[in-house]
Amino acid sequence: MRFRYRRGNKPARKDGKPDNKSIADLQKIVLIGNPNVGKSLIFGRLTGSYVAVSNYPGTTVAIDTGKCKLNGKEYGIIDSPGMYSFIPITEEERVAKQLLLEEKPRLVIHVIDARNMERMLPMTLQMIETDLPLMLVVNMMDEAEAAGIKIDCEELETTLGIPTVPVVATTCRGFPELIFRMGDYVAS
Ligand SMILES: Nc1nc2c(ncn2[C@@H]2O[C@H](COP(=O)(O)OP(=O)(O)OP(=O)(O)O)[C@@H](O)[C@H]2O)c(=O)[nH]1
Ligand SMILES: [Mg+2]
Repeated sequence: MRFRYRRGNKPARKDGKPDNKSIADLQKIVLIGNPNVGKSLIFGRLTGSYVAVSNYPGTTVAIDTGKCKLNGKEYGIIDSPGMYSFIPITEEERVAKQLLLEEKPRLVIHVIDARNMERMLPMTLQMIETDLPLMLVVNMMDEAEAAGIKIDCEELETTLGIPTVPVVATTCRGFPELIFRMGDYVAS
């Protein structure tokens, strides 16, 4: 999974701006998280069919961008490459970190795998410390339930102090709540 990003399929613009002008003009929502947690599936569910692929400026890492409407207003959504921590090793991780620090997103959605919470929550804490406008999406709740793992997302939300939404991206379970909470966040 880690190395399946499309490489080199479109040259980056010389001025360093994303290829799709209209998305470039919108406030951004960035999906971030470990590899293989369901970021791209959630991105697809939120954006529908319109997606542009372009290389992140100055790199060979391809980034998917799309649009979604929250409360009648359009936002640009960026599907970032998977990253394991805030200390980047691969080019993909470096791009993911750059997206967070340089794109000044209106909202960052940290997607984690409900089966591996302990391994993934440290990155949530790192991002809370950096003051990013953060929301937590606990994906793969179906798999966690099948494995007998119980997760109290309301308690997690209280503990972390950020909106926390359980979802199943394959079936869209929890998506009405996710979209509602996203809209609430960006409107605040
Ligand atoms: N059972 C189950 N499978 C899921 C869920 N969400 C995603 N998947 C599956 O998990 C796999 C990885 O999903 P992706 O959306 O490609 O994950 P990603 O985070 O974009 O992965 P990278 O781009 O490699 O970082 C796919 O086979 C999805 O179908 C879920 O809620 N439940
Ligand atoms: Mg992906």
